Amino acid sequence: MFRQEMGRSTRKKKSNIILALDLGVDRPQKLMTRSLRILNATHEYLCALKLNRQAVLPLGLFDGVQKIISKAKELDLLTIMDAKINDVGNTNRAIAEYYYKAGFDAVIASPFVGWTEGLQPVFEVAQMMNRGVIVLVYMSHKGAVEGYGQIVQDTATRQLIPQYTIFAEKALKWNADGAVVGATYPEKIREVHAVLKGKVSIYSPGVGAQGGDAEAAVKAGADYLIIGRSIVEAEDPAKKAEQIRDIAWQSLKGRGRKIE
Ligand code: 3DU
Repeated sequence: MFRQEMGRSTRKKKSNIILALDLGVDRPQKLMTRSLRILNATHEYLCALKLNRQAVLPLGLFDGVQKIISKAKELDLLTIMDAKINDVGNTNRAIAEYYYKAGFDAVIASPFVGWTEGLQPVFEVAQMMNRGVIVLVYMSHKGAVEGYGQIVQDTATRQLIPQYTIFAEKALKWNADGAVVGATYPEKIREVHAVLKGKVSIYSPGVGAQGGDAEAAVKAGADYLIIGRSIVEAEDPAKKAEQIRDIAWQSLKGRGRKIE
């Protein structure tokens, strides 16, 4: 199962860092060369690789992206597609199936579409293909407050409650493999952690370029840090990856977090 594989990879690599390989807009050939170079340089400090549509659009899923996935697997890294799946169920199922067929170990999906005719088909196909689903709970950017941060009436209990608390509860109920909470909001990580109680891992993007702090995020309860620009745009990506890995790993150990 994906969550156990993440645990295994984390223990083996002594790293809870997931590289977000986002390289901006460039020619496909250059993007491919750079992607492989960065992966080769940084892999020993990582437990997984995350790609998003920024890579799939120029490289193609079954052309370039599959090559990057194969390289990642060779380097013993798990792969996550940050698709933020967010459509009707039938479309969601097809999107997830294509990403899994291309070799991704997990996809990220948006809980705003709900379960029935929303994310249920994604969880079904994930179970069939033995892959993972990670759901968004609170994004890292400022505008996240307009959606994830709204105070809403829970349809089940009629109580007024933050949207992200409901999403954290859904992550538990749906048995998701992970919940995304921005590293830019350690207090939200803490709150979500109190709901998830370690049963669903917290994945935190937003360290560095977006202003989040690795130590604060992990101390608040983040299990994995998703890092893009701080590493890929660094003068020495390997050194930077190692530095962030060391901070995150020490903080995780300090928290006494047992990796499954
Ligand atoms: O800001 P960075 O360059 O470290 O990249 C963060 C990555 O995480 C990037 O791929 C972005 O698409 C993704 N992400 C968030 O930044 C915030 C979220 O809530 C979810 C995913």
